[in-house]
Amino acid sequence: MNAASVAAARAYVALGANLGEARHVVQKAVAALGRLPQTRFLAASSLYQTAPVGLLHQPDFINAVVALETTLTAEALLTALFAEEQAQGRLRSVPNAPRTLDLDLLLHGAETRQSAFLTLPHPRMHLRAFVLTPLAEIAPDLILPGRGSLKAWLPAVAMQRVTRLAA
Ligand code: PH2
Ligand code: MG
Ligand code: MG
Repeated sequence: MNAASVAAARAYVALGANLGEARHVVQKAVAALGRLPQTRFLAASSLYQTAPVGLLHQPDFINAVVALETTLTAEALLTALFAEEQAQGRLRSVPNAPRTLDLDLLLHGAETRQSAFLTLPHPRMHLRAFVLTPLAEIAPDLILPGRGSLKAWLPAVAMQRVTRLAA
């Protein structure tokens, strides 16, 4: 085990993009997550076209969720996600602004924590259909640490528009 290793944990990553070739960017990012060190790729959801949440007057997003098994720590995985965002040309302006690629760490095993760098589970994941719907596709029986079952949260986001795209 190297220094940044922990026992293998199942991690879930949310992908989102709404600028440029968003579909292509998300597909490339899914492939890149499959090449992370110390990490085994488990599953990817379909791509979804989703209405923007938060800042409304921006293009629809393309969203997906990926499941990984990794011995990277949560911090090491998040750092790798930021590097991939940069590789795809992400510029950070204001929060919730349109983006070429956003990679959010949703869960790292059963870890719960809150810090300036990283909060687990992702603090808003249970309120967002663009996360819960693709997540339910690949992990329908998932329990969100500290928040109960994924299935129980789905009705609360049913009014948010998410459309699964054909492969
Ligand atoms: N990401 C946000 C804010 N709003 N809306 C959709 N539909 N998809 C996203 O990925 C998204 C968003 C902040 O990261
Ligand atoms: Mg985000
Ligand atoms: Mg982000």
